[in-house]
Amino acid sequence: MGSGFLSRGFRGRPRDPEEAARLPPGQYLTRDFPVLSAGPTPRSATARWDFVVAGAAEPTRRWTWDEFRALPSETITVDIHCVTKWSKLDTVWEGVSVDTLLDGVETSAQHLVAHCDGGYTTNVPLADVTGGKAWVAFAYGGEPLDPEHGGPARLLVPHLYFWKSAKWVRGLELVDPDRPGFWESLGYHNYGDPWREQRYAGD
Ligand SMILES: Nc1nc2c(c(=O)[nH]1)N[C@H]1C(S)=C(S)[C@@H](COP(=O)(O)O)O[C@H]1N2
Ligand SMILES: [Mo]
Repeated sequence: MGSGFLSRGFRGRPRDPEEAARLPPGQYLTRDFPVLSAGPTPRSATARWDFVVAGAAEPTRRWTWDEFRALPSETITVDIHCVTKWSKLDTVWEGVSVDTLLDGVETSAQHLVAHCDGGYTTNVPLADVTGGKAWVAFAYGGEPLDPEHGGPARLLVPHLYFWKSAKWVRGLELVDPDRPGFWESLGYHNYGDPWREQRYAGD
């Protein structure tokens, strides 16, 4: 999507039935980690970084980088699926569960919009980022997250197409009603379930 550069390399078919069963319809396997960004990579110094939970949230929350990194985190091993049709199996991340970030926050909203450095947004139902389904990830493959892949921190919502995994994420805005984000306003599917091949609005 966007001006993304898709590196040449392994474009694989599943090696065995177990891998095949993990590949959503229309996807192929890659061992590279393609970079797909709609604009330039923002460089955000962690000294000035903060993360906020706001909107229809009571109370609102804010963490500095050090406070965020002091929150309990976990290692997450998941398959990821980009709407441009690559999938990558068993990616290993470290991050803070969105459950932890929303702990103690009262809301009547059922949706949220993730906000990023650079202005990118994406919307997700609250139910899709709670219950151990989403993280704010700060490491990939045991290393701090590369800026190109969203460092210092990105949203990770692996069960939806990867455009929902907002890079350089800085906050979650609880919204009611739902409000489409960047790609969702440009004709991509509002929800983006790779298993139902929800690539575009109307799919
Ligand atoms: N802030 C921001 N987040 C973003 C994007 C973007 O352009 N800006 N692109 C999305 C898309 S379309 C995809 S497929 C993934 C790509 O992540 P990657 O570059 O780490 O592979 O990031 C998503 N998150
Ligand atoms: Mo994408």
